[in-house]
Amino acid sequence: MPDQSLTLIQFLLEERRRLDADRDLTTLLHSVATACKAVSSSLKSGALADVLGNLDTENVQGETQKKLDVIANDIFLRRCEFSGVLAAMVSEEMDEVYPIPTQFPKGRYVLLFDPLDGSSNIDVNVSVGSIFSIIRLDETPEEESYDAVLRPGYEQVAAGYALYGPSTMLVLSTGEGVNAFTLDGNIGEFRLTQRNLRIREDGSEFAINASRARWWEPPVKRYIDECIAGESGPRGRDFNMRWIASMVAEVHRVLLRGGVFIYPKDSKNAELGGKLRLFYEANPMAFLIEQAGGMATTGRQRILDIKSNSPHERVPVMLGARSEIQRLIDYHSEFDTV
Ligand code: P6P
Repeated sequence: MPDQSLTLIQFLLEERRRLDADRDLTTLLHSVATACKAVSSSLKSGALADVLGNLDTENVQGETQKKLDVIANDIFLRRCEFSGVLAAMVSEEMDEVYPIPTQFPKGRYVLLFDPLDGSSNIDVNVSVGSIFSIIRLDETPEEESYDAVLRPGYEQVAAGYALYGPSTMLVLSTGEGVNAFTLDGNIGEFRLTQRNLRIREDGSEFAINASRARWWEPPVKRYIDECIAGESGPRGRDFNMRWIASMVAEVHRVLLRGGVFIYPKDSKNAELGGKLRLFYEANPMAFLIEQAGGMATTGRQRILDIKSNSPHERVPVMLGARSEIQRLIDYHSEFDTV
């Protein structure tokens, strides 16, 4: 067990000294962590504070907004906009790029985030999370346009998530491996609890929304059918299925127990490109998974290589243990070359 007395800011300062990292990145990560603590506090009160339930509004995705979706988004904006290091922010809950208010200094970083992912689970008290991705631009852009701030996932300098579960955890990477912190309610600080997470290759869990099986492409169906066939099938071993409908919780399980998480493009969502959003769901999670020794693909392309100037673009996501994801890539390649 790593040195649990190490708080997040001590860890970040240690890492900055060791790697001669950018002081501004440390500032931004500390602001994001503070936002996650504030979101955690809002969630904990639940029904007691009349924060559950839906608003009569929809976000840019056309999804009904939960009260806590808007509360969490506002928390991220307020806790990060004054940091003095941001050029702009991009959120799942906002149609346009969020320009940093003129009263605050600006910087070269772009924060892209899903303030409350899996929020449909809130009203039934199931784990949800916040996801963030950080890009460093060459210089502070003159205009806060999507063309100026959207960059491919391989340019991320940091990414992570907060998981609001039985405990509140912060899992992040600045490109030097993946580390996990647990919120200590006694001191209100995240403390290092798992250092350098690595994805196991012998995991036996697959996560997919099996109710969509009739719409899957053949390579996805082949992979899942073989897992279900288990010991008597081509895989020669049994598997187990999980589906929490909260990407953050699924990815956290993959980081700790291996296996895969799959949300493919299928015949029903093909026009949208899939379900999960590239810039604040797929890219940050792909960054973490690769930093932990795994792989993250659309089935046909490395997620971090995808170039797009559409802020809310959706992509197929298959991520997890390297050998399992490589098998999915091979099945897609075989299918496409038939
Ligand atoms: P479905 C939550 O809305 C989310 O974006 C991810 O967190 C989750 O993995 C997925 O959608 C759940 O999708 O189709 O099962 O509701």
